[in-house]
Amino acid sequence: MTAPALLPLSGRRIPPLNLGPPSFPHHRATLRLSEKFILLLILSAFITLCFGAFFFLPDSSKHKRFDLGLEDVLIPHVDAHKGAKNPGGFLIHGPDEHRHREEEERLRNKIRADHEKALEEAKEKLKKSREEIRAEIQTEKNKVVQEMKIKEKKPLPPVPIPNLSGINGGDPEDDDIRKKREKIKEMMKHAWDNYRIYGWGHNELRPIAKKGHSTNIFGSSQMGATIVDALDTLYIMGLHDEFRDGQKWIEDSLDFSVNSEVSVFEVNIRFIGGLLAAYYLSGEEIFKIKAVQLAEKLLPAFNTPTGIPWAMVNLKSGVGRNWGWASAGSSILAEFGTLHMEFVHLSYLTGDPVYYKKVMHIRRLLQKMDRPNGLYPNYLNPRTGRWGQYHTSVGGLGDSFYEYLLKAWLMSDKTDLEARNMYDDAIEAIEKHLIKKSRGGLTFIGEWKNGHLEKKMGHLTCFAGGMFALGADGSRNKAGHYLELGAEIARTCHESYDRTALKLGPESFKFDGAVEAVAVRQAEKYYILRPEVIETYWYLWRFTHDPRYRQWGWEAALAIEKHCRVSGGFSGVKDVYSSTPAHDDVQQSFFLAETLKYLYLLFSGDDLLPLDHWVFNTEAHPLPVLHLANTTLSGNPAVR
Ligand code: DMJ
Repeated sequence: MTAPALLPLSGRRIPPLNLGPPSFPHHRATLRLSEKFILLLILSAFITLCFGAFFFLPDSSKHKRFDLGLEDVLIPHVDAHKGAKNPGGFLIHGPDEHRHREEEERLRNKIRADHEKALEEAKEKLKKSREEIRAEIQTEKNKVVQEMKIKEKKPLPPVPIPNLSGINGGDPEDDDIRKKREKIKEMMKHAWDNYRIYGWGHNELRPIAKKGHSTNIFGSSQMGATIVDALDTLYIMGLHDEFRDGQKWIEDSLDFSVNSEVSVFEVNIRFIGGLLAAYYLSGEEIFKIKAVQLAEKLLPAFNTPTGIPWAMVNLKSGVGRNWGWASAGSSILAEFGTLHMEFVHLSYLTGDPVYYKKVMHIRRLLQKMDRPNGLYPNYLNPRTGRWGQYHTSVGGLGDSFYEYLLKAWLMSDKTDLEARNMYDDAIEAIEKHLIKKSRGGLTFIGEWKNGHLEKKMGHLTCFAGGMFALGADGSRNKAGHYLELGAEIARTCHESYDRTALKLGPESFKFDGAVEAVAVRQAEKYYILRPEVIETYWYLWRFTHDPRYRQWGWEAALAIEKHCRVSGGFSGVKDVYSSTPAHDDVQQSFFLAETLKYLYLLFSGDDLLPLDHWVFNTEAHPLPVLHLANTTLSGNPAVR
């Protein structure tokens, strides 16, 4: 006996009811739309009926509505000694009462007529053929698209532009350094050209399979993540043809009206950050317009009981949710805490305070919360506003929250003292509880997990060397100490590279007995073209000009060239302790946005993107300092 078609067998999904011709899969979606449309009509008729019926009920039933303790709000004035109560609870006397009855009668007639009209319309619709309904839906859709296009074209308000010095230049005087810089540029060309050939429009590239690649952080659509992430690196390297090519794709093909669920954090740091940086560097309006369009799509993620955004949002429906793996349905500190820089710029550029308000609300909420040992746990539930698991990390899940506190202060021309104080408090607690020295004298940053310190440091945590150096100036009288701490972290992270076969760092490494700065578990031995160690070398180079940072950076560049370069681009490797490692076949977009940019800057003069005018977001996209005289949220008519 065969089972009925709609019964689920062996856990398989019930196939959706397909009323369209099988050869045109898109019909399925269209027919569902038509069905929805009919259902909607029937529903609206039903609601009208209920609404009408309500008015025809005897008065006593309506009075019950006001017995809910809402009188004070809903009834403007009630005097129990005068006249009768009308159905809405108002007092009516004499001729007024007569007028009121007439008014009531008129209202009833109108509701009856509307009700009949709605039923007639519904009947008419039901008589229409599928094609007619489909055409009507299409017309409606076109109308909406047209309206959106008009909105998209609306020029954004002109605003004053901060001092954009150091966009070009940085030519090294030393011949050896110039050659190294040229080599990094050539690596960028190789990564870009292959993406251009094999992955164009896809989010990332599979350099060995020579085809497009994506992960769930970018959703299900081709959003050209590599193009957007790479733009500013192309620009500062003087790869202007490639830059224009990317710009053209963005103008023609970057579309955010897609039914796709994306990571709010990743889209913010890579796309909004990338577009804003491209706008500031090139002055091309299209980047600003696209950044604002995308930001609008992210706003529904903030519709939670606390205003702490969901980790993911569907760009079309605006429905948000959190990662299934996060503790107790929580949002992640490093995700909702890494929006500030981009959102302040969005408010600055549009004159619309909505973005600024969202991130300031998050900050206020965090300020009010108790922190165990002064540490911020990585998990916060957006429904209850309570911390999830007590796990604190300066690496994954926590990292860029601390980075953005410091950078909010820098980006405000050092006027946002609230951010600076939060940063200083947080760093003091981190130093007290998480930073230790190994037996062999290496300073490391561990992770706090339910009351004990795990002596493990991630590649991601290595960015903190640069952060400490960047925050040294302006600290609570401890500038020398933080510069030194940054240098110690840089040394530890360099050791994590140096103690491998490939001279590339593992994803995470331990400090356990005899083991120091080495990965123990197989699952932690990979290198995926991450930038954090090179980022720290660059900051330390800028602040100290100690040649060891250029030397270490060059070692890393050569190792990448030797072990990660393949004919179709650059790939991560699965085991840095094996001299013949397998490739993971992914060219991450951050390799072009960050790793190669930091390397290029390491071999450039300090006049390229000087740190007193530019602040790099966590994806290495440079955003200008908003000098106090220029900051306005009202979009005043000064010009670029
Ligand atoms: C980048 O996307 C960003 O630097 C982010 O803050 C965390 N790490 C990746 C690269 O490793």
